[in-house]
Order: sequence, then C-alpha cells, then structure tokens
Amino acid sequence: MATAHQPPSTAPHHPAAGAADTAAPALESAFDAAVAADERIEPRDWMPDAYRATLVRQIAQHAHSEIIGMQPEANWITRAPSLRRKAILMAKVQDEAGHGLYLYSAAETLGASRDDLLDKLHSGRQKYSSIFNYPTLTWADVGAIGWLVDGAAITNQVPLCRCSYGPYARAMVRVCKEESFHQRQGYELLLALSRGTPAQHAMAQDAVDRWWWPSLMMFGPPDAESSHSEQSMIWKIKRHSNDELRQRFVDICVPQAESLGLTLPDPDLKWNEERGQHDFGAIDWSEFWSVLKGNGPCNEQRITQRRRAHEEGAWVREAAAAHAVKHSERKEATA
Ligand code: FAQ
Repeated sequence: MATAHQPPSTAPHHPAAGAADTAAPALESAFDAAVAADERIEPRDWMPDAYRATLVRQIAQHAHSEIIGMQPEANWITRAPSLRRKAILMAKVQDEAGHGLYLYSAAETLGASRDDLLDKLHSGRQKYSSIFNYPTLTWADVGAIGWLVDGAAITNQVPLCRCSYGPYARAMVRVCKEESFHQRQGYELLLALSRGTPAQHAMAQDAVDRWWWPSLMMFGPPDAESSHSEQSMIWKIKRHSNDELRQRFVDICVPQAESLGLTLPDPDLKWNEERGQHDFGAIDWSEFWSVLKGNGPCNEQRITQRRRAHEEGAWVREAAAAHAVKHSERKEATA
C-alpha cells in the first residue's frame, strides 16, 4: 500500500489498546482507499484491528487444515501399491507441511505467535477444515482426496491469490501451483482405478461417493449463514461468496467425473440451461455443524495425533533453537 505507512520498524505495528490515536480517521480512510483501489495491505501498514483479527483467524484455520490434512493421506504411505505411488504421495504430504509453514509465517506477519496458534489448535479454540475429520478407508480415498479435496481447495484458493493482504496472497500463489499438481495426481490415480478391474472401479466409485458431499461442505456454510463473508468481501479478503465457489466447483467436477467414468452421488444433479450452471441436491448442513462441534468420525483421532506429534517434536524445536543461538554467537564473534 502506498499510503498510510507506519514509521519504519522491525516488527509489525500494534497500537496499544485504547491509545488515543488522533491519526486514526486518516489512517482508516487511507486503508479503505487502498482496499478499494485493489492495492495490497502489507504488514507494517495501518489496518483496523478487526481486519487483522479476521486474517489471523482465517490464515490460522487454513494453516491448521494443511498440517492436520497430512494425516488422512499419510495413513496410506506405507501401503501405497507401488514405489512410484509411494514417492508421489510422500512428496504431496510434504508439500502440505510446507503450505502449513508458509501460512503460519503469514500469520506471524500480523503479530500472531506460532506457539499460541498451535496451542489454540490443540485446545480446540481454533478450527481446521471439516473435511479432515473423515477417514481414508481404501487406497482410492487417496485419489478422491487429490481430485475432490485438492480440487475444492484450489477453487477456493485461486481467488485468495488476489486477497488484499500481501503476505497471504503471495503465499497462495505457490500453494495453488502445488495444489494443482496434487489435484492431477488424484485424478490420474482414480482414472487408473476406474479403468482397472471391476473391483478397482468399484473402489474408486465408493471413494467418490463418500468424499463428494464433505468436499462441497469445505466451502463453508450457505451464504445466508456465513457470519464472516460480507465483511471479508468488503475487505477483499474473500473475493467470492461460499455458494459462488461451491457452484463453480460443481460445474468443474461434472465433466471431469464423466471423463473418469465415475458418477457423482447426487440424483438431483443436472444441467440448468437457464442458469448456465448445474443444479444440485440439498447439502446436509446438520452433518457439517456436527463435525465442526467435534462429532465427526475422526475429530478425536486427528487432534490426539496432532498433540502427540507436537510433544514428540519438542526435542527438534529445542535443538533448532539451540543451533540458532550458537550460530548467531559464532557470527557475532567473527563480525
Ligand atoms: N471447516 O463465515 P464463514 C486444503 C467455519 S486447505 C471448518 O463462511 P469464512 C489443502 C468458519 O471458520 C482447506 N470450519 O467463514 C489440503 C466460521 O467459524 P468461526 C482449508 C468452517 O472464514 C488438501 C463459521 O464456520 N482451506 O484442503 C468451514 O468467511 C489435501 C462460519 O463460516 C482454507 O482454510 C469448514 N469447511 O469462510 C491439505 C481456505 N467453513 O471461525 C491436505 C481459507 C466455515 O467464526 C490434503 N479459508 N467454517 O468460529 C477460507 O477461504 C474461509 O475461511 C472459508 C470459510 C471459505 C473456509
């Protein structure tokens, strides 16, 4: 953003709560003008507290989704049917860890602390995507996750590359490139199964049947029940509503399912000539809200595993911190 910069500092600026800030109206106008002009807001720019809080909430939830999302697929690394499939899956799961790291870094530019965000995830005070509370029962689920879950993630995240907050938007560019590879590997895996033996075809169909509806729920509640959309769209954090993106995803998936030789489990799915879009059946929102409350098939397993991984990784964090201290001491000594 060209205007409303805070004086240069080494850390993001956080005005003391309640401090009389006579410049605030001018700063707020400059912020509004920058957003209206499609300029990027950067970490040291002034921003409303609620804008900062909304970004921290969404980016943290996104980061948590990436690292929790490693679990359902990692479940299949040791059982991948060939060395090639195993190598691809390992690379994909590692990419998800990388996405988590970019996103936690983006949240840190807003003044959030990574330890605090992880603590909020582990104690259930922050969410991660509903989709990762479903189990991966067969190898075909790895394909369905790639095709549908990564496909939904891309549909949602491509517009986030134009998000008004610079660090989040820039992180999304690389994330989307990698997600695009993930989506293709899932599609290719499902295609191989669909064209395989009758048992393999049935396995692919069963996976699509189970992942279709939860994938549609990833886009969030219907617009009328979306508490944050209106303000987030004014701030250009979100560029499209939940229902718009969900519709876009359905329209993309229908021809892809046909090419795969698989069906989507929705008898009401049909092309609507007038709208130029597909009509689709009613989503079971009671299931979505129940999963969000912690009652999905895998909520407990996912968070228990995450807490355990965090505890078991304590020595790595300590070693990295000790190494960083030694490194900077050595640098100072030779300076
Ligand atoms: N799950 O007012 P809205 C991936 C909550 S990454 C859980 O509409 P908003 C990659 C929402 O937080 C997948 N909670 O909210 C991968 C709010 O609750 P709160 C993650 C949800 O933020 C692939 C309440 O409902 N992607 O898959 C969900 O404006 C394969 C009201 O909702 C992102 O996070 C949900 N699905 O819109 C990794 C993308 N939906 O906080 C591994 C960035 C809504 O007030 C393997 N996020 N809620 O308590 C976004 O674009 C937005 O945050 C939405 C929700 C669109 C998800």
